[in-house]
Amino acid sequence: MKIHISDVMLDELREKIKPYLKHKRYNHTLAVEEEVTCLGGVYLPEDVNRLRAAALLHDITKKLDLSEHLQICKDFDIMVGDQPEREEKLFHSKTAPLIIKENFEGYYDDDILSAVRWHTTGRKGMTVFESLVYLADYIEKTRTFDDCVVLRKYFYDELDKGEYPPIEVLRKTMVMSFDMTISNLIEENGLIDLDTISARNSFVLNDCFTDIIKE
Ligand code: DGI
Ligand code: FE
Ligand code: FE
Repeated sequence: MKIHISDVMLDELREKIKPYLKHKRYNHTLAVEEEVTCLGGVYLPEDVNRLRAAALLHDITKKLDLSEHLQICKDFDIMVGDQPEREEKLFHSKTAPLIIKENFEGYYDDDILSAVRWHTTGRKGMTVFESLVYLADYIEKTRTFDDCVVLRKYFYDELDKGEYPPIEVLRKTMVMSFDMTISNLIEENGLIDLDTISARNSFVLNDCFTDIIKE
């Protein structure tokens, strides 16, 4: 079921998330909200407020340290790998939906929870809703990392050119984002999560956007 999120609820949510986020992360969160409003206007105009709620909630557990994440996983019977310290950055997207369910009654539905859950690794067969939150997180305006700036420019240039339908521009941009993330992880000798690889391959194969009918 889709929840109705009013403008007043978004105002309330912006206040309610404040204690959960450090100052810089709060500003990033507001920038993701702004970005997803823009993306939603193009791809899912009827879902803009729900996308905004997902953006506001996406990094809600980012402040927690590894031991706190592991405790939450234990409390909720979530499986953890042998070397959690090597994938520390992935935990906030696993614990966030659990905390949202506990503390943000009335502000979430299944789309919002899954967009939060998959905002870091992505997954096979992502929906447009999930993809927009993922992309907004990557290209929001306060990001200064080269890849983020390059991806932002690529996406909006392609959209402006109009050579491909907007949904194809989104798919190509998602492939590029995963290619960049995977290259960086390889360079850092990091572990690539299998969901990251499945996400990338499913966008390459056009086995994605399962929530809309493609032409
Ligand atoms: O929380 P944010 O910084 O706003 O953004 P995010 O949740 O997308 O996290 C980005 C980080 O996650 C970035 O440092 C790369 C890392 N990451 C993404 N996919 C993988 C990954 N790290 C590992 N180890 N494996 C992955 O597959
Ligand atoms: Fe995140
Ligand atoms: Fe984020």
